[in-house]
Amino acid sequence: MTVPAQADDGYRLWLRNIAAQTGTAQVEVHGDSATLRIAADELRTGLGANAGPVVLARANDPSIAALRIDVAGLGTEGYDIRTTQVGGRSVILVTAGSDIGILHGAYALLRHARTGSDMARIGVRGARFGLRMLNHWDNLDGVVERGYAGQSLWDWWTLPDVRDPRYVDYARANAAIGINGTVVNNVNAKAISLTAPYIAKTAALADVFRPYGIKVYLSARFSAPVELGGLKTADPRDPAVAAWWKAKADEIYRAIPDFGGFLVKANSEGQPGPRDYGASHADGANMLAAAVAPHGGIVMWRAFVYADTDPEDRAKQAYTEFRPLDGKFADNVLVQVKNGAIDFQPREPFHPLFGAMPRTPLMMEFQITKEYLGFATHLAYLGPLFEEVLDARTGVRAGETVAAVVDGRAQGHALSGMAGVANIGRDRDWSGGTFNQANWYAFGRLAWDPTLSSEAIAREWAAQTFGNDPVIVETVTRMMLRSREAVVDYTGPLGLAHLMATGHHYGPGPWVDDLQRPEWNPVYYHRADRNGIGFDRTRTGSNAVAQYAPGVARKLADPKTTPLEQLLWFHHLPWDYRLPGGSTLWVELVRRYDRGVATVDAMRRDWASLKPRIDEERWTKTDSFLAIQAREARWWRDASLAYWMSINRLPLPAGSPPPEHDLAWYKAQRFPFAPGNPQ
Ligand code: BDP
Repeated sequence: MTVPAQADDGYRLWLRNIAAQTGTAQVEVHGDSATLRIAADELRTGLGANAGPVVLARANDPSIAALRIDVAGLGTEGYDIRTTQVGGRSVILVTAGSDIGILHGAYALLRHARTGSDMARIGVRGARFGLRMLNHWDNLDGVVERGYAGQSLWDWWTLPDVRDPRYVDYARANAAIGINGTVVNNVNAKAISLTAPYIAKTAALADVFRPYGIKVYLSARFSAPVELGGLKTADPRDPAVAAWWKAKADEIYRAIPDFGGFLVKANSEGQPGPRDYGASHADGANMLAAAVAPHGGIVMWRAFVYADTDPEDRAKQAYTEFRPLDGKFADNVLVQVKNGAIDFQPREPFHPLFGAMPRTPLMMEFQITKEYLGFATHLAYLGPLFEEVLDARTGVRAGETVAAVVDGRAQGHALSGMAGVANIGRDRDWSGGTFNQANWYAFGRLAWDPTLSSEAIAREWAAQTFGNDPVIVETVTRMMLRSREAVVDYTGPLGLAHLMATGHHYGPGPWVDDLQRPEWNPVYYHRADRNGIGFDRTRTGSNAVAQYAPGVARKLADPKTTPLEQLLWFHHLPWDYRLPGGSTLWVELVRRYDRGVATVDAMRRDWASLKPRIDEERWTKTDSFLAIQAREARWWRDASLAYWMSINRLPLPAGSPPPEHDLAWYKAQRFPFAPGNPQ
């Protein structure tokens, strides 16, 4: 039996060094820069003495120019790693067209060493998406909206003077997985982030991140010209407004010469925006884009809009609003689209905008923090969710996947990107639990290479996080791969979604029907009545299916050809509707709730079997979390079934236990201090 790993508080993430036992590696660096020094230091301390020697050099460095390594196809951040002769000896050469490329190569080399994989297989790698971005929903008072890992990492109060060493470790962890940008403040932005003192604070962060190849971006509040500039309007067509933003951009670039640009949530959930003045989203985005363009900046304009006055199916609204704007955005604008048309649910069909705006670079937005998947305590590995969306076929062009739309090459877009709403906070283990780190990790790896499988990513994460013991890697990978589907099963099987409690979104609330706006209520989404359940999005209903390409729409219009996983997202069906396997909808629904609960129990057993192999601190925390998850999976299942049965009056299938409490009990639960909920 392997000796359990040493005490570990999870701080080191995927950067746990194996060199301590084996001495340091020989690393020779050609050239000098802060970035190259970081790469060399990481390798010296991170690689064992058995690896190497390693040479780091740009492809055009005289020492290796004779090798004529072609880095043209690697982009500005890709790398080439090979075993070759340099200066008469056999070395591992890490080369690239830039120092940042070399740094990414160094981290790739470390990853291979830590996972025990074959160095010869590293080869040549370029990033598929240009912008690989974390979105921090961090407020200036330190509260992280939908954050479950403690306070914000950014200590705005002591910045810019105090450069907490954690900022460096944050940059290291991100660079190691290929992240190259970070939006440091919440999309529900305050204008104060754009004032001089706060620009200086952000500039300090930018200084720390720069050698790691990470740029900073800010969420911009659209009404800032009114709030800060004293203007009467923020109308993007008003020249004074445009001039205010231009001057503001100039001011930011004076402090942060490589500032990335702005992220904007406009006219969504109460945020100000161009629609307040009758201008379009393109008008707003382009005005900001013009302000940052002279400096090489970009604007990421979110498509997450749904209006409080619009009775149209919420799932249709972003498409309705944005698709007519295709081709109207400036060259340095990306439209950032959530993976699904509603809101980061445990499962959603891909957003119909992907493929529908060929003349606009569309940036993918995933949520890494688990607002709708059990917060920090439920184990839900999101690799399969990300993969499912990226691999989905748009049906617009033959074989076109969502990943291909996002990478934009077919359309000749210069910009491409993927954003993830971060799950990072000041908790010692960064993400509020070891397995949550895997979601940050998987996001970065897929943003670099969306062709990686979620399984391969789980394996390499497990090996780096817990060590290379094959029993650990197998068991942990098995747990991870089942985990997201388990959450779908116990919270919203067969395409149900948005059934959580109000505000904090913690726990079940499918009965909620009294909120001000219809689309805030879970009953709006499931539409259950005595006869059936589900949202009819076919022609007899909202016809949201028509927003997909014809081939996809045709399949989704018929319950028989709709994937079971999305059935009730698109169809309202009788409780006794017969599914392909022969069982009724009701029986299958219950079976899935039960399966979700059983899977969590199996995950607990798997974890228990690893006790002798994993350090106590991390083992115990995850074990307690799994106990919470097991209890809450039952709670979700029982509360949901109690509610469905109050509507359909059907008995539970044989062998399925009755809910522990009656419906009134579930409805009476209150959670006033649930974390992550902005007040
Ligand atoms: C919702 C969150 C809310 C965010 C919003 C967004 O509940 O806190 O502000 O998404 O993405 O899911 O803007």
